[in-house]
Amino acid sequence: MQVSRPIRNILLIELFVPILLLTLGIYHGLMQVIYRSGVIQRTAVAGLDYYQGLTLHGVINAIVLTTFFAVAFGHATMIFYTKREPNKTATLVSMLLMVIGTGLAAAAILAGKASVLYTFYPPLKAHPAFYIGTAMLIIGSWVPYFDWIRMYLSWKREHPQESTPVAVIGTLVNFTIWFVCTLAVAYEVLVMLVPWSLGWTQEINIMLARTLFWFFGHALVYFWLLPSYIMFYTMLPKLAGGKLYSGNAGRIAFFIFLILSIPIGVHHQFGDPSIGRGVKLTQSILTFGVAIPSFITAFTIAASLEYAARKRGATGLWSWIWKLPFFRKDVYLFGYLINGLILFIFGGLTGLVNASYSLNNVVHNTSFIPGHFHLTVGGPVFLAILGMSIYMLSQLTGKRIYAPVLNTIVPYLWTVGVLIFSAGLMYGGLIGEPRRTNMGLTYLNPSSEQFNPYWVVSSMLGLAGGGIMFTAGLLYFISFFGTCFRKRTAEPVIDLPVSETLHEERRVPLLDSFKPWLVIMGLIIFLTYAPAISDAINNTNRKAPPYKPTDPVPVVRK
Ligand code: HAS
Repeated sequence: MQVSRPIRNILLIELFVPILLLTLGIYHGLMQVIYRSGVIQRTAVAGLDYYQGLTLHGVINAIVLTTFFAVAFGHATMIFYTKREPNKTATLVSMLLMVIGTGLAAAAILAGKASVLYTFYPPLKAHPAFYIGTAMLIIGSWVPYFDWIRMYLSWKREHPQESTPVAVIGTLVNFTIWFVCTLAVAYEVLVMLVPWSLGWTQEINIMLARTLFWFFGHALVYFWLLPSYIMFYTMLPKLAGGKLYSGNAGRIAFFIFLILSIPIGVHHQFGDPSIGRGVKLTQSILTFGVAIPSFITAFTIAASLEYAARKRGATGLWSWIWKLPFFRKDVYLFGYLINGLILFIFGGLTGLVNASYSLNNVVHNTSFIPGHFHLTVGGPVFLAILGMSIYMLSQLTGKRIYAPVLNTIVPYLWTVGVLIFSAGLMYGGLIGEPRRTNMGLTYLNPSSEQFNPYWVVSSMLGLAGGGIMFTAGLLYFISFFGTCFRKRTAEPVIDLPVSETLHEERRVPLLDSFKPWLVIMGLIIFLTYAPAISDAINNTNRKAPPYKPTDPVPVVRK
């Protein structure tokens, strides 16, 4: 369908800005593996030091790229399925807030004033511009959510008897999770971190800050994931040449995410002493619950793919897999999505390892964790973002994709890279290799007393995998930016692939209404987080003064 010019231009900015910044993010991904493997033994290269680069890598790849994309893709799905346009002023204000906020945060990091990593845990302290910029990015991403609710209600009034499309449920569920979880981090940033960073308050409750961060932080990973799930359910079966096995399975999966994405953040704090055992046990059990919608998705999508392959004439128990359109340039999006799913099998299994309280003690704060999250956020999430960004770019500009062969092989190359990289990191983690450490200075520097030969193989695997991932990133940039500079050959449109469902499904009122799920969501969050926050406040004896990452002495002494 056609989209008005102002909305089209805003969507293109929301796709272009983060992919441009991603060049920096990916560059520092490569630098990470180089530092960590001991190939260089320095604190800084080209004016960017290790923690500054790691902050850029995390903030750009995990916060900026994902948030901009979720907003742009949310606009596309809401416009396409409700056949309505968002409010132009609101869309413009949202984009400006996100771009200016990102600029502020990036400037603080590049100036070396915010090397606090993407989790910005106090007592590491950043320049106020970093916190204010991050808050503006988040507030900018709230604006379209309220506009989409208006679009949905207006569509619903005209189609009272129709089931709400899976993509619309997915988008609204995702942004409801996002809105609720970001309230906690907004409190952390605006009430705790900004006054502390401006010097108005001297000390900070670290446990409370971490607890508020993780209230947001694990729901954040599902905010990254759900746009990919929308693509798996509504597009992948069609791209494979088949139909979706069940639309209601998708609806159930999204509603379970709505109630379980937030009340599990304490699984990042199993080692935090202030939080009681009861809270940890409850949230650990609920974490296993949040894997259920992913298992539902695994079976539904595998069945849809098998149907597609058999429709193409496949036979045999497993050989049907080879009938899928793996390397076809005309359905390159299939390659991005299927590779993401394959990586997620391993990402999901390692998540279940992390979720178990006793196993978590073995892997927490080791390189096993980045091994896990490159198979998740660096797997289904990142690949779906890359594939859909170039797809939307091509449609919204009416330009054909530049170097389509490169674009088709990117997801396969990336997947090979991530598998090697994550295998190295997870193996290293199991033998104690730490995360977030410039190992070239010590553990992987043969002239250091702390040199540890056991971590040579694992970090070399990380280096090899990281090099392949970097190459895949470069090929993608050639295709993406090359497309920007081509001549227009078609009318700009938004036309998303739509999977029909295999069976005629009747409308189930419970799966077509947000209210009951919102009530359950509120109740579970209250029951799990009231004791967690109370523990964080009451079991913390002393608040902490600020520190710089480079110095073990507090910046402010009492
Ligand atoms: Fe996680 C830490 C537990 C999912 C991201 N996670 C992280 C961190 C990140 C992250 C960034 O319980 C580090 C944060 C930090 O900086 O400290 N995670 C889980 C669990 C899941 C999970 C239980 N994580 C994700 C997703 C992420 C993500 C998704 C990003 C998008 N994670 C943890 C825990 C920690 C953690 C602890 C804290 C560790 C610590 O100590 O610090 C579950 O949601 C996973 C469920 C998924 C599945 C997989 C289903 C498989 C599918 C594929 C099917 C394939 C098909 C293809 C159909 C059960 C859907 C077939 C192929 C053909 C060819 C036909």
